[in-house]
Amino acid sequence: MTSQPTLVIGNRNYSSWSLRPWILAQHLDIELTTVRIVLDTPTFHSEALAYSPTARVPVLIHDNLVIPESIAIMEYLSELAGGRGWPAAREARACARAYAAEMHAGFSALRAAYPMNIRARQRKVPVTTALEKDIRRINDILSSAAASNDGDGWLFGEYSIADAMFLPVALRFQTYGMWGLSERASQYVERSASDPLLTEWIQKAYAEIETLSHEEVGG
Ligand SMILES: N[C@@H](CCC(=O)N[C@@H](CS)C(=O)NCC(=O)O)C(=O)O
Repeated sequence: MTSQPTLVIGNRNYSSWSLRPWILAQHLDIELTTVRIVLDTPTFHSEALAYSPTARVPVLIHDNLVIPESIAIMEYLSELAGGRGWPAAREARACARAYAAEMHAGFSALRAAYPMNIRARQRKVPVTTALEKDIRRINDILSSAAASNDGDGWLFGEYSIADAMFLPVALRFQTYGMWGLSERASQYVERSASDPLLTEWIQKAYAEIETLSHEEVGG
């Protein structure tokens, strides 16, 4: 590695896409400089555009490279760490990639109904059929992946990009209540949400002073 990569992030309390590459970097022992841009301000677009052509966060800057899109950033971090971040076995790696892709592209009902809101607790949101369907699928993934490994409690044994992808879901269960999960999936959610490497992010999320009203649901 030449210089230290810079990860440009949004509000830690709300930006699930920013959290994913950040937590992965912690697990891969990659030191990052972070730059935070406050979401939903009149200047967000121009501030983000100064770093990324997508004008979105997260974006990783490393020397002359500009990498937008959380999944591409995580792939890059994994390469910096010599391939850590994906399971070593080909079959497990294929499965982990499929889960990560599914989370990146799907679960729109969950995203819409349950925005990530780290500071909030005991929020009640009406359960729709679409939300129930998303939770059922999440339960299936977390139950079966967590059950199939005898490693240290992560989805595929060692921490992987799949775990980073599902972390914001674990945090949502703290905000909106834990339901629809098997014992195995609940244990995984608790482990993921209480990951010691997450402490710094959580503390900084609590210290943020901004509140985004459209992310504050179920109050
Ligand atoms: N597909 C992108 C999604 C990034 C994204 O939606 N970021 C939000 C913040 S969490 C954002 O930049 N929103 C501001 C905007 O779209 O103007 C990724 O995976 O990185």
